Amino acid sequence: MSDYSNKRGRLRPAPENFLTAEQIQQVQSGRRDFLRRTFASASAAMLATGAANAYADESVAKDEKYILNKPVWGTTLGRPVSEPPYGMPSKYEANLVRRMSPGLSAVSQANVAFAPLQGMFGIITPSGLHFNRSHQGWYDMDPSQFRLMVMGQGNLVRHPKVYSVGDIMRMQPVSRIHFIECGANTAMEWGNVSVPTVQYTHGMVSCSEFTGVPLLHLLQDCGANLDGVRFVMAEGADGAHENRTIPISLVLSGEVLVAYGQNGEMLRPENGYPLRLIVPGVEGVSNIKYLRRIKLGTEPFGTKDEVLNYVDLMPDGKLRQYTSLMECKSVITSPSGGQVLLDKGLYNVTGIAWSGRGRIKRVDVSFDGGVNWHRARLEEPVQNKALARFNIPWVWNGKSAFLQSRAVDETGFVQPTLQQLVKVRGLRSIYHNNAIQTWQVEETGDVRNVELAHS
Ligand SMILES: Nc1nc2c(c(=O)[nH]1)N[C@H]1C(S)=C(S)[C@@H](COP(=O)(O)O)O[C@H]1N2
Ligand SMILES: [Mo]
Repeated sequence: MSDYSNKRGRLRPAPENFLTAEQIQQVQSGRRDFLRRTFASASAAMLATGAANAYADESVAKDEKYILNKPVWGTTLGRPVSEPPYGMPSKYEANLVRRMSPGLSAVSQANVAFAPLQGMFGIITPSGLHFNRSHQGWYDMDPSQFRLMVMGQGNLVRHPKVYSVGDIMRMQPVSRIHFIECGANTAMEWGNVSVPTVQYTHGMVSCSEFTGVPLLHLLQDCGANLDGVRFVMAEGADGAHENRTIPISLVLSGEVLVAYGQNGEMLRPENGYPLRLIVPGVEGVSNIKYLRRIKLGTEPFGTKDEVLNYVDLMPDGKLRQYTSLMECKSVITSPSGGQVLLDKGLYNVTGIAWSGRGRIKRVDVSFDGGVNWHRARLEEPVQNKALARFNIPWVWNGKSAFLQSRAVDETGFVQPTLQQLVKVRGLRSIYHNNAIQTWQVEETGDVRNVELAHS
């Protein structure tokens, strides 16, 4: 593909604190094997084995051996069904775990664990793999000691109340599937910095079925003056005391939940046990974990998490505030950076798409850096403000290829290229990067995070 040149050379330089000096030297001298060791995931290994079996003759003999000889599991008694009481993944999947990004400073590293998107299927994030962003660590709070207060400025709330977890669980619940994405997801792709895998570029998005009570019910229960209130402030019980302003319109729609359930069981402690706010489509930070207080008001509250943090520095030097909606976005999760294709042939290209504005309508995939687009198949049913899964078959011919995905949501919003985004937003932002991601499949089969400079 001579039409394309990688703006930053063949390999985008990694931030100095991401790779060790020795590793950088290995990359520059063409030794890529350390990347395989560091980032190859279980699913990459499976991709590779599948392809190899389909194309190598020796595999026939191997297949016969495995089919004709009964291994130990076909001739002995299995383990007791009661063990372990709480099930765990196969030991062969031990590499598929949340990870902290070595590309971040020590303080930031300790505050976020990224979800391994490269090895996940469908749209539900297993609770043990949900990303974890905790500004001051997470806690396992005693639910019997936990309380949620609902109150308001002036006489906005006639009967302020303090609820126990049990009080909330006695109300009529709803269960809905929603994504949570940190506003800082994909932040390191703004500048001349690249991280090698989709776990670090996009691993601050996850999706669960949440069970809880619409916040609207609690406000009605407290006799809130819903005509007078314009904003709601939500606050966490942890040391970070995360707090955010939420417009009342979102609450009145019935979408905002006070949740206790996640994927059929209680919330995990990392994700806000025993109570968290779910604000569908709005950036992660508004989804207050360990929810201890709801306060109603008539003005935005101007909290630390919307005045000092989570603001966007625009090209004209102004700070953009209260940009909480997560715009339409998608990414190919496999093949993706750090994985290796061992042979030519058929692959399933798969990924996720989502939009804070509603449902995903369409995802197109390009294998030539955005020249030609092919409509991918969306897994049904496509849910509101949830991840959508797309799949599309692709035959790799062994030449360099540039894989991209572009999502369109039900409002017609089209995911922008990085160039389009930078034109409006400049390069000094941290949050809200929803640009199209490019993975280069090199002739060696190595997949890399690259950025295309279109002529
Ligand atoms: N109480 C509290 N709520 C919080 C946070 C926190 O540190 N404390 N982090 C916020 C941020 S920045 C994000 S992105 C999401 C992350 O949710 P998760 O850890 O369940 O993935 O929770 C939000 N709610
Ligand atoms: Mo976040």
